[in-house]
Amino acid sequence: TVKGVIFDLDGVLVDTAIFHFQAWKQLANSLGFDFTEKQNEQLKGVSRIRSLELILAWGGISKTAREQELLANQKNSWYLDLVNKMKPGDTLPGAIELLTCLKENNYKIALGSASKNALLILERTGIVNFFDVIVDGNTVTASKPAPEVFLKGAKSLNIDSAKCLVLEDAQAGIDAARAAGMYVIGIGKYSGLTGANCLINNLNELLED
Ligand code: B16
Ligand code: MG
Repeated sequence: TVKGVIFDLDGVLVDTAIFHFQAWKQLANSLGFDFTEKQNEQLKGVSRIRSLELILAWGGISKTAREQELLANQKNSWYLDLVNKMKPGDTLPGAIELLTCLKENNYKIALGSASKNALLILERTGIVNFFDVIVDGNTVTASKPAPEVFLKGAKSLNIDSAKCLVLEDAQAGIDAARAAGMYVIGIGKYSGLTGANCLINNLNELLED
């Protein structure tokens, strides 16, 4: 039986993918090429620096490690301008209701995100207090699809991997959860996700019964 639930952040609890898209697009345009929503889909769950590498490759541009660091910082500052406008309740449908229900039923709750901005986003949207444990891009060295982020979550919750449920919207995240030996629910029925134990469209579907 499930004792702990590990949430991905972007695409599961909050809709920050649109902010990532806007900031990456601004960066790509400043370098003289375009960046599409379809390309943005491929960056879900992918770390900031790996995302930049992919975007530069799509634009046919090569940059030194130092230049890449500056570009990643520039993108992040544009991204943070958007995140800083978020308010309590700027969460995806069903998120607060599900977190509340899990808390009331004594499940342990962790965050397992690739984002280095995770804590800020949880604070701004007013849901940080639901979390017993936060594992994010600052704590993890091997990013998704490596299982590290979820294994660290389970360990910090002091719960066996096999008793953890992961909620994920990205293929890299589903692969990471499976590699960690966890049960995984994929968010996005028509996004072509594979390998999840089941797929739902949004968190409200978990609250219906
Ligand atoms: P940051 P998640 C991921 O969040 C996003 O899906 C991905 O698009 C982003 O590049 C990554 O976080 C890193 O974010 O630049 O804030 O460190 O889905 O793992 O919660
Ligand atoms: Mg995600």
